[in-house]
Amino acid sequence: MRDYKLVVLGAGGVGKSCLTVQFVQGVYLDTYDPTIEDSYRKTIDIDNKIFDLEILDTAGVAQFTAMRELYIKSGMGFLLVYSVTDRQSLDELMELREQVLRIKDMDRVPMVLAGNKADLNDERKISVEEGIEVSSKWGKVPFYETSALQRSNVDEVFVDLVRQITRNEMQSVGGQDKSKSKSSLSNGYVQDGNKEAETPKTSNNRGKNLVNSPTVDDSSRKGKSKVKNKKKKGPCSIL
Ligand SMILES: Nc1nc2c(ncn2[C@@H]2O[C@H](COP(=O)(O)OP(=O)(O)O)[C@@H](O)[C@H]2O)c(=O)[nH]1
Ligand SMILES: [Mg+2]
Repeated sequence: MRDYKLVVLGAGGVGKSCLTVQFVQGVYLDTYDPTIEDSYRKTIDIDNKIFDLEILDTAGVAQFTAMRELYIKSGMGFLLVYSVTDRQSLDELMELREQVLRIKDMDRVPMVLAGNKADLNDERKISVEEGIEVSSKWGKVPFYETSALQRSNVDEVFVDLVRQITRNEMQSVGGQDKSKSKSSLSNGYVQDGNKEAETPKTSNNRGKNLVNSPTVDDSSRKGKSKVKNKKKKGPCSIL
């Protein structure tokens, strides 16, 4: 079975690694090397289907690099993370999203917007409403507030990405058969705005907001999930 390649993007310190490790391993790592850029594997069960995920936890988004271009090219779904305590981290996502769309050469790419550290209400600088606004501006990209610390909406953001990718693939196949008026894109996204009428999914970090809540099987318990952070590998590992 082929891998579903997901890429986690965002400014330094927003919680990309904490979210990834919490999703893959079910633990919260408070101190994580900010320079580590590595890929992780996880097998999950979504709606009784098994998916092998390869998740690239990126670091060093400050400059545009050729490496980043490569992993964006090969990535199938993108988790764009900001911290609700850091306005600049949201600003930085605008450019990142542009890069993803430019490199993929598509109007829509499977993507989720995540406002992390939702547990830090006292330090909050960005409201839920602002997150929803950005999501609307981005063509109703699914939006969640997350907390890696409280494991809130962690599974949901990754599962949403996988669902978007599979939906794309189905539309891509269907598009070829049915309609020539819709431009079915190389990675499967159909440029028909109505198709992706998603409602932003926000919650006050309770993690209960997904309609059709997925069955997420933490396969690490079955020994299927492997974290590859012992051997440091470059971003090429996702290629
Ligand atoms: N309160 C809180 N702190 C978090 C959360 N996620 C990450 N952090 C903190 O933010 C720091 C940076 O997280 P990290 O995952 O390394 O950020 P990255 O640079 O985006 O990979 C961590 O050491 C944690 O202390 C969260 O959901 N809630
Ligand atoms: Mg990190």
